[in-house]
Amino acid sequence: MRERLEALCGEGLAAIAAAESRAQLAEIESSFLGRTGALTAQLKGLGKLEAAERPAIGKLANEIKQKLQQAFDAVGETLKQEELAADLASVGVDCSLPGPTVELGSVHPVMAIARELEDIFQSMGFVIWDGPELESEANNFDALNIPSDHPARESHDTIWMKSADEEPRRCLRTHTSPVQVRALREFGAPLRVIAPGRVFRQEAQDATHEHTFHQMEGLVVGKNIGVPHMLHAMNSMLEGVFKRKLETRLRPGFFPFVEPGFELDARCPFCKGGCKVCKGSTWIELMPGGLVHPNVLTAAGVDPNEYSGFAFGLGLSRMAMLRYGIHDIRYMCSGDLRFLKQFKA
Ligand code: FA5
Repeated sequence: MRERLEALCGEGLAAIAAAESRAQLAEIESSFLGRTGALTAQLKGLGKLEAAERPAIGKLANEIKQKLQQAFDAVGETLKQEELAADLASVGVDCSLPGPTVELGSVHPVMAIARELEDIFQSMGFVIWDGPELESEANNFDALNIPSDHPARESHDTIWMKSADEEPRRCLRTHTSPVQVRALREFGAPLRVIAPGRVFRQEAQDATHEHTFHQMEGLVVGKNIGVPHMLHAMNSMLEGVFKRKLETRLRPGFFPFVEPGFELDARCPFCKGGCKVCKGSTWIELMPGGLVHPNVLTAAGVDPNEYSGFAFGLGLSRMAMLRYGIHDIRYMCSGDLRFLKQFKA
């Protein structure tokens, strides 16, 4: 039986090597290893051998079976590749040509500055929170102490949904400040939160004004929080962005949701005696902010007798312009690849 098995092995390997197609190979496989195949028949006959002979012959039979199987697999794979290449060649596909190039995207400058600021604020213990771009009139205006006759609510400033007659009215949020209210209702006090996002205004466009732009809201509420805390946070943020200390100043500013309200300016990081960016003044208007109005805390369910806080609304798009020397805000949402490609990460 040993001779028969070895002969079968030789015949099998020769037949496999001579196979010209996968169909032919399948036939050969079946004739050796199939249910009625030659090798299968030998394996079935093992039981009839003398007990002393059985282990050695059984081992040999299994080794031959394995050897043939490996040869079938290897030749099968080669034939498959050859058949595939022949198929592709018949329809005119040349696999050796380079594939289409996949263009790598880039990080939008507004996203880049937002990530940088998120890292800085997170290192100061702020959490990042988000609100919807389609906002209720109540959150965008009422809860922020903005009177019902305030001109900002007019349709020449705010983009209202068509169903504006329906109650409750909804608009595209005009600022990220409604997230102050949402975050306070969600987490209560004490709280440190920033909320970057897109905002929309009915606005004539020019080099520094867009109808769609980005802001980053900041809110800190706790016990005995005051203006020095706000200044410290702003100065730390600026130092993080510009990698050095910048002088800052506060000017009075009015927003119904803060009292007192400020405009924060920073000494121009690009010059010493005046340049195009600071329009010769050496100061750059950076962001509005102030101490959270007690009515806002109350509207969000926080007791103003127990807690106080500060809030600010950073113009992210303008911050990105400052950071990357972009002279026209209208590039930001233009989708112009020539502009975007300059910010490859
Ligand atoms: C507000 O939107 C207030 N919600 C900010 C605030 C938050 C004040 C918390 C107090 C406390 P303002 O309309 O000034 O404020 O906008 C804030 C910033 O957004 C501006 O300083 C400016 O950087 C940017 N900004 C305003 N309008 C535009 C515009 N049309 N295009 C691009 N950036 C703008």
